[in-house]
Order: sequence, then structure tokens, then C-alpha cells
Amino acid sequence: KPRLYSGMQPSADSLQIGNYIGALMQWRDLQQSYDAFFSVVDLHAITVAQDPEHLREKTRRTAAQYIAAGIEPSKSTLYVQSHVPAHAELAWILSTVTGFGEAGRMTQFKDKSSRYGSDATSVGLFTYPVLMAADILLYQTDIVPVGDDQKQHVELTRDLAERFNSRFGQTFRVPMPVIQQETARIYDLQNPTAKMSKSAESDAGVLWLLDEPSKSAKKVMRAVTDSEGSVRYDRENKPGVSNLLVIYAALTGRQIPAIEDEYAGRGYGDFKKGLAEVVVEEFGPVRERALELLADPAELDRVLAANAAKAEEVAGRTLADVYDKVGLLRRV
Ligand code: AQP
Repeated sequence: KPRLYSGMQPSADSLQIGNYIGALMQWRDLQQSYDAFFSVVDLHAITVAQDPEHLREKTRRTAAQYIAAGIEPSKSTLYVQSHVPAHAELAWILSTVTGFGEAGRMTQFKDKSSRYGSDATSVGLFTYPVLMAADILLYQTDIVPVGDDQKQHVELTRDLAERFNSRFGQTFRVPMPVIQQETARIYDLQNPTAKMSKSAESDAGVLWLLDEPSKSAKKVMRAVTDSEGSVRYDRENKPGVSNLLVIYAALTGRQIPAIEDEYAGRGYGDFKKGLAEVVVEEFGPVRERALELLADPAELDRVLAANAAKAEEVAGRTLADVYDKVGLLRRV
């Protein structure tokens, strides 16, 4: 089977519906036809300030939500990045073949560092894309499903793999990004031109996977729409309603025109009520399953440890080859 790699940062207690629709639902399907590696990228999460105890908790919670959403730890390799030391080790080696200017051109870094100011911006945030390249290249990955915001990082990964291969001989498979379509992008319910995000300033427009269903239903009912009153997809002029339609379609597997037809001539109240039901139905069981898993952290930790061992085997082979290729003396 071809190999797939993807991951998410444990940057909040709960994932949001954008992570679910934009990533987890696809991972769940792709794990059937790929040898898939899904990691909780905690080393990436510490590139911004973190509370240690809270990070540990968020890491477990993120893993539990992967499983609750249908990632099967017996089929895919679902593990915590820091459990496999080869990630940090390969990142160091790759940093020695990355140009300073090349890394400086990453737009995500430019955005984030201009937001934080240069003293609050860590060198780790600057080298974040190199660690991401290590994540992907360690597993001889064929495809990397990501949002379009990550496309530049996957391009860098490809450049680094090709450069390393041409300098030291064939070592890495050069991965292909699989960019999700615009229709898989979910926007904030209160600010429907901004991407829904775990670290949004206000959570009024964020639907959390682990929220009480009644709370999510309320957020749907309060979602920003427009004054036209017709349920119709028009991203430009009706971003709020369009976003709700996208969520509705993604969660039910229905086409947007069929949903528009169903609600033709009915008001937004009815439409939102329908969507609230869909959200509650989809997330209720995911939430329950995640809470069950979190009630037994020792068992969850065992599953993660067993999966880390699977990951380590593959990663270790690549790293040993890399060490040899660059000329590090083998420890006997
Ligand atoms: N709004 C979204 N619509 C569709 N897909 C989304 N993803 C995130 N938000 C949306 C996808 O979820 C995965 C998570 O990636 P991440 O945890 O590395 O962080 P992110 O992309 O930056 O997501 P967040 O929720 O906005 O996290 P924070 O606030 O921590 O930065 C990716 O596959 C992403 O495409």
C-alpha cells in the first residue's frame, strides 16, 4: 500500500469541526487504501508558549478524538510525535541542508512572527517547516493530505528531499501534497470569512467536537447569516449561509443543491434547526467515545506506546540510512 502521513497540533482541549471535516473525515476514508501514519505533533505545539500540564492533557485529548472520529489504531499508526525521537534527530540533519533565506520565505512564519513580535518568536517557530519535513520524510511518504495553507511547507519538504538525494544519494521518497478542496474549508460561524480555528480569539463561532451537544446546537442557531432569507450557496455574497451549507453537506454526504431545494421557501430558522440536528447526531457519539477513552488514560497511553513502536521501526530505518549517508560514524 502507498504510504500517507498527516498530523495535527494538540493546541486545544478539543478539535473543532474544521479539523473534523477538513482532516479527520478524509483520514478515516484514506486509511482504508493507504498505509497511514497519523501523529499528534506535540513538538510542533511547543513552538509557541505552552503550559506543560495542559499540553500533556491536550495531547491525550487530541489522540482520543482521532480514535473517536474513526481512526483505527490497529489499522493506521496513530502516535505522539515526541515518542519517536527520530523526528527531532532528522530535523537537525535537514536543517543543515535548508537555506536560511529559503526558510525565511515561509509565509506562515512571516504571518505568525509579525503577530508575536521578534522577541516572542522562537527559533523553533522558524524551523517548524524543517521539523514538518522530517515528519514526512522519515516514513518514505507518498502522499500528504493537507489544507492549502500547508502547501508551501510540503513544497519545501519536496525540495529538501530532492536536494538531499542529489547530494548524498537516493534516501528519501519525494512526497506529493494532496490539497483539500476549497469546499472542505470551514469558516468561523460568527465571522464567516475567517477560517475556523482552534486558537480563534473568541470561541462563539467555533464548533468544538467535545462540547455539550446542546451548546453546539445553540451556536448553530446563532450563526451569522444575512438579511436575504433564502438558503442558497453564494460564497461571495452569502458567506455565512454558504458555510452552513458546506457543513451540512459534508456531514450528511449530500450535495449542496439538494439541501438548497429541501429548504427552498423556508426561513433560516428552519435551516439552522436542521443543521443543529445533523451536528448533534454526528458529534454526540464521537464525543461520547472520546470521553470514554479519556476515562481510561492508562489504556490510551498503552495504545499510543504500541503505535509509537510501530512508527519507530520505520523511522529508525530512514534515520540510520541518513546518518550513514551524511558520514556520521556509526556507534558499534
Ligand atoms: N477551518 C478549517 N477548515 C478545514 N480544515 C481545517 N483544518 C483546520 N482548520 C480547518 C485542518 O485541520 C488540520 C489541523 O491542523 P493543525 O492542528 O496543524 O492546525 P491548523 O491547520 O492551524 O488548524 P487550527 O484548528 O486552526 O489550529 P491552530 O489554531 O492550532 O492553528 C489540518 O489538516 C488543517 O488543514
